Amino acid sequence: MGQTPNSTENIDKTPASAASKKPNQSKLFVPEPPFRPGDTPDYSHISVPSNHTPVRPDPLCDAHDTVEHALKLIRVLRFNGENAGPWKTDLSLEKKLEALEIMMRTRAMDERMFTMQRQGKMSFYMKSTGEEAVSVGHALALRDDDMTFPTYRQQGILIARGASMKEMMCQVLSNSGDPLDGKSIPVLYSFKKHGFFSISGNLGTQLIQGVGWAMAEAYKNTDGIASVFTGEGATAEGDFHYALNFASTYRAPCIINVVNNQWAISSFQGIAAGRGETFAARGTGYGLATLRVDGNDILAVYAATQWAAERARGGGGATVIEHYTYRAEGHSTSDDPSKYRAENEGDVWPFGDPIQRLKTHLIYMGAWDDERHAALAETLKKEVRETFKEAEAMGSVANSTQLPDSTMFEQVYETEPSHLREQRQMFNEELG
Ligand SMILES: Cc1ncc(C[n+]2csc(CCOP(=O)(O)OP(=O)(O)O)c2C)c(N)n1
Repeated sequence: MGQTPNSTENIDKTPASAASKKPNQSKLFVPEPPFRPGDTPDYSHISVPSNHTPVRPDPLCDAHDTVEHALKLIRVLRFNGENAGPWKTDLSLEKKLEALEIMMRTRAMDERMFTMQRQGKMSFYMKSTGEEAVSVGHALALRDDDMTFPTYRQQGILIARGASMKEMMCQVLSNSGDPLDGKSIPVLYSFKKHGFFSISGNLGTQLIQGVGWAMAEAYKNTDGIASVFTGEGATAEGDFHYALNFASTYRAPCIINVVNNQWAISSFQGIAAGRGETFAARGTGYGLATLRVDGNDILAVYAATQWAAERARGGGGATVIEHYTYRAEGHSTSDDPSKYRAENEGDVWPFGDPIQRLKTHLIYMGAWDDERHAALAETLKKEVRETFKEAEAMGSVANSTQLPDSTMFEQVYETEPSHLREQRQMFNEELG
């Protein structure tokens, strides 16, 4: 085969003979990541395709026409900055500059919030560093009224849809400006007005909910679609399989995005993948269209999303997209990745950094330069710092949240039942 599948890094190469001492004696096989702390990571086993990106079929093609797309990798941005191949996008220069700014704004916010968590202003935070192209590229290719069912690592969708950063920060600070009244832990946002479904701490639950939403859109004969996200780790949840089954059976107009960032906290992707297959390939078995895309290439993410959205809106049903990327930083502020993976893995990740990749492209086009880039980074840093100050003035865990405690009794039911009313009254008498 002239075109090597790019999934070889997923494939365990332990010979079957090495796995058993005697014939017929089974041995439990526990997959191990390629590198551990102290190792020098070397990703030369990952093939980085340049000129053998799979063709772009008609979005209403038979799902079987995308079987090879689940094993290869759609890429558009070349490392020299060129925009090339069959998935080359027609995104305007203006939109590309906007995409760069949104990714940079997302990163600037993540940086600030991480630091502020370290200073005790809030209890918890999760960054999306290295994965900004997935959420931003995806959001830019959807309609703003398409419903998204994110995980806790797609804050880029909110930034792309123009959500108020101050409101997001207030949610993280659980203060009087928190649209969720301090009821949810930091970063589990809910923004109905931006088509951003309430994030739940229970992994995978949004998968079936998103497919159900899409089924409702189809039932109502609208042309709205749903886009649902999961990390690769959470594909091991049963909900992932229920979602694919329902999406396939009822041809639900949705996009099922698997963000394969290689790690689920300290578990490497092989623990959720089993042996040998890509995550996109799971869709094939359910008869779904499948695409596997370079998740650090925002133009590729955009092109794949556009394709899947057109398929869903045109009655072709769901597409599974695996976004192949790398979680550049810790899982959360409660995590220390140096305990389980090689220190500089992210630096040598062969697909680079999504912001850097788009920057290189814009410079290649003669539309950008290092000075403008540095100036924009500085402006965004300042904007984020000032927005945080405004948000913090509305309270923080370090100070007072300025949020009445009795809000905890609200919104449990649509109308307050008598036992909650009694509890609220007791609470107010004793503590309020
Ligand atoms: C049902 C359930 N099981 C376990 C957890 C604890 N947990 C939170 S995040 C996480 C890892 C998820 O990894 P992945 O799906 O790869 O997403 P990533 O964090 O890499 O974006 C785990 C195990 C949980 N929140 N819910």
